Amino acid sequence: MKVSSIILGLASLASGHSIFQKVSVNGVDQGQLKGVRAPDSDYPIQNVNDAAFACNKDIKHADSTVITVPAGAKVGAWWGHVIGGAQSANDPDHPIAKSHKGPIIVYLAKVDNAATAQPTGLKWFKVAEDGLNNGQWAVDKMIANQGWHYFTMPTCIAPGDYLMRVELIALHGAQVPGQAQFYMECAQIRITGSGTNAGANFVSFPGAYKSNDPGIQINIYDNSGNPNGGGRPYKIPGPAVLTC
Ligand SMILES: [Cu+2]
Repeated sequence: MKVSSIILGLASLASGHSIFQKVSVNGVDQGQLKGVRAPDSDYPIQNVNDAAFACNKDIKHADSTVITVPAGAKVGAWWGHVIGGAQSANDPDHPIAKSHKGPIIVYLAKVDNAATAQPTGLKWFKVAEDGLNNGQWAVDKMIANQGWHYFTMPTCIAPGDYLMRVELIALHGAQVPGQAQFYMECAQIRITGSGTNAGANFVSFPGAYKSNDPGIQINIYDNSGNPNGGGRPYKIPGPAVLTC
């Protein structure tokens, strides 16, 4: 217990945060900050009721790009320590500090015009999620993929404009109430195809999460202080993923 307390203490000192700032579609890189609304700050939001919980705050990078995403496409979301990626040569906290274990979750909200849509008051539905599998977190895979997190856009989603909210939750300090770290940005996308599903299990941001949800207030360490979930199942927060 003593050892793990020390490890926890060190982990929570780390400030190797992260920003989602680039999209790929079926392997094609859409360009740095193209169609992604991002702040300059890499700091997380920790209050699940923060007014900016949908698409983050102090957005400094935004353009009019709307990224075409065929339903069924393999989509990549790229994370970097700071805007542009590494903060310095051999930055150990790029794409994110290794301590920052947790899930990565993707939501969509239907909008009229993705380039101009306001992020508040939208109805979000979950299209993908990755949590903990055999001791490996979604964040571990993202780090192994040099910042890329991949998921499949469901084949049945109806064509049109959407905001795509990609969220990473860092749980290294989450055994303490209010210390889970939420990282999110929104991308502007246009789904194409012949799908007819307009979403299900809608939630609001803020509103979808409670600070004491089992996937948000949680001790991810085993008895030796390893952040592998301790063999306990991990319940990803939010609603069920859309099924086609
Ligand atoms: Cu951090």
